[in-house]
Amino acid sequence: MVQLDETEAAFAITNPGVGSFERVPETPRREHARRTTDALRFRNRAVAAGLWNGREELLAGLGAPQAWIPSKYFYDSLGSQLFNAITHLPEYYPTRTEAAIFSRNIGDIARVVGSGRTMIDLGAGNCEKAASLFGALKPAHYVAVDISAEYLETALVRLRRRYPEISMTGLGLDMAEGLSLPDSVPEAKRLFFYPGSSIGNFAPADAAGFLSDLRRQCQQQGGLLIGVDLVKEKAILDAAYDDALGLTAAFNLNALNNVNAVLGSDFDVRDWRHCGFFNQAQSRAEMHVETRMAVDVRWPGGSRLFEAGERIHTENSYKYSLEEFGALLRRTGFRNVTTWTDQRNWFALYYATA
Ligand code: AVJ
Repeated sequence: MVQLDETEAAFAITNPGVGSFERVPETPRREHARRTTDALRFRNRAVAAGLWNGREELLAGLGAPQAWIPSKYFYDSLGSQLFNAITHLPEYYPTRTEAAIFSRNIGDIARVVGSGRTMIDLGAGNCEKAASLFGALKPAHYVAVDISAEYLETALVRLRRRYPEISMTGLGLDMAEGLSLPDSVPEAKRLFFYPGSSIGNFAPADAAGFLSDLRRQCQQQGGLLIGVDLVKEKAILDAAYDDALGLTAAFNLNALNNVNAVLGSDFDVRDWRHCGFFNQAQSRAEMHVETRMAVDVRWPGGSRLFEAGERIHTENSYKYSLEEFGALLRRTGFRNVTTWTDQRNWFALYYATA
């Protein structure tokens, strides 16, 4: 008999009627094991491909005149936990503002979105946002996608126990590589769920490409529920990306440790400081790491000397106006755009159909 551990099981397509794996008789259990293996292979291929391309991309970024590191390097397990901690900071308003928009309008949102859908959670993290909507939206299937595969697995194992009636799939992949869903994800009634303004990490032209791609993956009754951070006073944005406790600094600098793990480089976090601020001209929050002194960084097959005060660009987080993002949705083929915001107009939630 094939032994399945809980973590592997989370990556299978679970059968809603079945309950826990322990109670499944031997033959269906083998069937589950096979499907689990398929799901895991899919995941491993995706992650391996992501890291392989990532390595190339990393070398290109570190070698560029203005050095950069892709933002996905924030999200190893520690990085995902640091981000979660950031969402509790007084300065980091997006998460709680978005949550308030959801709770104030949940009846309206549920009516517009409807139930029984296949909810595809893009950048699911700890899956808590989606889970908080399960009661109102009653999805039939839940597909969680995140680059932080281990962190996602842990979250899904817990979620499966809490919601045995919803079938669940986990996919550890890099969405920047294009979103390819396995055949097991139903095509009809897809609800792409992209909260938290993660769309802001794409430059506007790439955001348009990504949204068009999502729209193409919507068949009958498909739609998108997306959270977007809005342009506001610079001081508010500066504080949100450079908090007093230094959690954002730790989150930013941790990318260097993740790069060391992937590339075998020898970045020493102590040689670098955090920079986070709002760039008004480009309508984006930016993060960089800046050297405290001249540092020589080495990795297998290469090295680079960074001068004192030289920066590596680690993130852009674009901010939109309410109208601008609505227009972007329509331009990428979405229709029936509905919007909810908070009283200060700091954050917006959009639902649009394909
Ligand atoms: C997860 C990309 C939405 O841009 O605000 C938090 C990441 N960066 N603090 C954001 C982040 C600095 C966050 N997103």
